[in-house]
This record gives sequence, C-alpha cells and structure tokens, in this order.
Amino acid sequence: MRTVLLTGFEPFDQDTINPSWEAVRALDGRLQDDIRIVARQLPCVFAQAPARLKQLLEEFEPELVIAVGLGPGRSDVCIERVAINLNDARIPDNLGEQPIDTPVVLQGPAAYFTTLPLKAMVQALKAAGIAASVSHTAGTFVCNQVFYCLQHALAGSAVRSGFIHVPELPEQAARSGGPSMPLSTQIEGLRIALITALNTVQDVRQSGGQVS
Ligand code: PCA
Repeated sequence: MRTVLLTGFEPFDQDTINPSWEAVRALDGRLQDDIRIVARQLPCVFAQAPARLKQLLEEFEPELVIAVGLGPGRSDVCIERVAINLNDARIPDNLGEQPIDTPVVLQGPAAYFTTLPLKAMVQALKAAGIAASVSHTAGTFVCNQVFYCLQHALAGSAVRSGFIHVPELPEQAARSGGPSMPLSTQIEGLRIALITALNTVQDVRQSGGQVS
C-alpha cells in the first residue's frame, strides 16, 4: 500500500476555521486501489508542530507528503518553492509564542527547495480551471517552519514533499475583505495537485518566474 500524507492546520489568529484542514480532511481515505491518503491536523504552535510532523512521518512512512496551510491574502492555490530557516512571527501562535528572527533548525542550511514537480502541478491545476501559481515565499510563521522541518527531515531521501498555501474561504473573506476560494475548489485543487505529484517523474520546463 502506497501512502500520501496530507497535513492541514488548526484555526489560528482567533479564527474558528482553517480551510487547509477542511480541504485535506475531505481527501482522507483511499484514492486508488493501491494508494491511500492519510490526512492529519497540525497544531499552529511553533513548539509542537515539528514533533507532530515527525511522528506522522515515522508512523505512516509516506512516499509523498504535502503540507497545506491557509495564506490570508492569497488569491490562488500557491505551490511553495522554498522554505527558509527563519521564524519571524507577526502574530502569536496558538500558545501565545511569537518568535522573532530565530532559526527553525539551529545550524541548518539557509533554505530548502520543494521536491514537488511544482510547474507540472500549476499547469494541471490551471488546465482544470483552478487558479494556481508558484510562490517564492511561504512566509516566516508556522507554515514555513513546518515546510522547512519537512524538507529537512526528508532531505536526501526518495520521499517527495512540499507545501501548498490556500486562500481564505468566502465566509472568511467577507470579514477580512481579502480574496477567497470556495472549499469545493480547494479540495479539487489539492486532489489534482497530489495526483500530478504522484504521476510526474520529471517536472515540466516552463517559465514561472517573476521579473521583480
Ligand atoms: N497558516 C499559517 C500557519 C497555519 C496556517 O494555516 C501560516 O501561513 O504560517
């Protein structure tokens, strides 16, 4: 049995819902005959999320891991390219901690790239009519911390892994005034993203960069 691990986050910043968790938990269960999707929730807590992630990697021994988080202000499905070795929290986490300019991993490299075929994923999402792009920053909060820890833990292994930020839900955007994407679109987007990651050996070569 092949396993794909998907993680989503609990609500944070005093919100009551986090679309990353709602979307991944809708995908929990069997995908195809020999592939199962395991969806689990991570705490939005600097002191707890890395250990929980490590525990899940050991428990399920997945061949593909996609961690998902909410990116308020994002307007499309963002496939993250790079995780940086820096915590710099603008708001407190769910235990009230707010690290400023600390490393994620002491003595760790400055950054890790995703090992997901991100261009192929963006292409597949767009072909399905779902807005998507490559993002070059996962921020400096708990999502980036989890992304960095994930890449650090799996560096040099054959397991592919990366991070996706999703937009707010329409009901959240009604309060924040920011962009949104319906939950059903987010679920379908993540499903397409993970199938593409499973089926793509070599990423497509297509410009996705920015001029500035
Ligand atoms: N988004 C936050 C942390 C949890 C989440 O869903 C972030 O982007 O860091």
